Amino acid sequence: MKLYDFSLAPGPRRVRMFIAEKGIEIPSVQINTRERQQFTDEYRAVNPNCMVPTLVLDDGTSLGETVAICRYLEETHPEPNLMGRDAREKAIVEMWNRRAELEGYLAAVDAVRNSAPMFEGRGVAGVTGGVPQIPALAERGRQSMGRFFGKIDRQLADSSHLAGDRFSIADITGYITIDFARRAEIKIPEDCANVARWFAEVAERPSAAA
Ligand SMILES: N[C@@H](CCC(=O)N[C@@H](CS)C(=O)NCC(=O)O)C(=O)O
Repeated sequence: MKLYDFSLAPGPRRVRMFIAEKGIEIPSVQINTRERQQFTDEYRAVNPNCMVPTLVLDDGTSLGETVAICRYLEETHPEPNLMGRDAREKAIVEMWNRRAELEGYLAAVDAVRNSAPMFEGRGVAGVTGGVPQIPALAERGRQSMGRFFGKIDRQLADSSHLAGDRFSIADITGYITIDFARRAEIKIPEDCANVARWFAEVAERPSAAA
């Protein structure tokens, strides 16, 4: 297997953290998206979406979506379990992972990509240019992040982790989302003490340094 990674991007970091939690060693190659290496012919042949991460399996199969990569690794390396054990728990983990991704991560991406100077003209990932930044989308991303913080704070009042009482892929997505949102100066609101407690705990895990 080979992981196409970029150490400074949040998407691949989700996979790296998942891999670290599993205790797996996977050789990796850096695709520096700041230097536009995702658009080379060589990388397009690996992932025509021109995004990282991509996991290429030993038979040549290319998996170019974060959750698909995690699903593959969960099936091939079941312990420690990160995506749920039975039908009920799998559904709950998926529910919170999707919320973290759709309501948190994508909001943070909107806030960062539509405001950071490095993404000028590249408001959408995987597109070479001609996509202007839209300040209103950055603002909407910030507002959505505010709602996301409130939602997970209520959840974390009743459970130690996002999808219940043990660590899962949903915590990885939520943690990396909040860390990434700092690039748009979005911080955990002071009234979200449960989020602050949980975030600090996840940050202590060795995998958070992956
Ligand atoms: N749906 C993809 C999205 C991956 C993604 O957005 N990757 C970003 C880095 S975090 C990327 O490759 N960006 C390339 C670009 O900016 O052109 C996934 O979840 O894996």
